[in-house]
Amino acid sequence: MKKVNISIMVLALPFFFTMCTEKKENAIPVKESKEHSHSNKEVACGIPLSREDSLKYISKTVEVNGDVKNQLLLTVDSLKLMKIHTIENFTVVCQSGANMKEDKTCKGVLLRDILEKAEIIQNNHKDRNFYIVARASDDYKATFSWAEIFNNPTGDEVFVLFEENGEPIQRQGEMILICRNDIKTGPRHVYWLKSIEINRVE
Ligand SMILES: Nc1nc2c(c(=O)[nH]1)N[C@H]1C(S)=C(S)[C@@H](COP(=O)(O)O)O[C@H]1N2
Ligand SMILES: [Mo]
Repeated sequence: MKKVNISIMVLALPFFFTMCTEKKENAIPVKESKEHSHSNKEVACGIPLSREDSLKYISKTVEVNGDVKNQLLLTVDSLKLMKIHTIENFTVVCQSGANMKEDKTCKGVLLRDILEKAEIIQNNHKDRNFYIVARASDDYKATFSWAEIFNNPTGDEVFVLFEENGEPIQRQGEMILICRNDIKTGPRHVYWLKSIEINRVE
């Protein structure tokens, strides 16, 4: 029985390798399969989720919470009322180097504008050690610092997207957080975004 399992794995390896190196347009969200998702095993590229499976992760709201004066509940419609930016030719590159997705054009709002609306609670001007966690419904997360967003050019490159190539975001919907100037854009490309948490470093 064990022998059979090993030979299946060996046979499947070239298949997964091809998937990782292939250039994908309108890529399907890839993720480790459910039964492996809690293991610490590092995978460069996962198994594509079925349409049905990805549907249950889609989040229609993004909660902005933590050390803020105004907790927010963002939706695509509320983002559309803010200052909208158009981003051209955005490519998602995995840490492995594989191109995962290419957007000709997408639309979104600056994370900085969202944080300014929420108003981080700062006790004085030296109170600026905060970390910001962008979390997805599958608990995937990316972290930013206060200085990156408010005192560094990176602040002009972090967006919450609500539209890709003229269409609402579907399988990875409804909002995706990106950082356009990261070297590998995959790690801080958070799809199924569900919360933005602001925490003071204690
Ligand atoms: N919610 C969520 N976002 C995620 C991931 C994930 O597993 N869940 N994987 C990340 C990784 S490792 C990469 S390389 C890119 C892959 O982008 P793609 O799914 O569009 O191919 O998304 C990132 N964002
Ligand atoms: Mo990745």
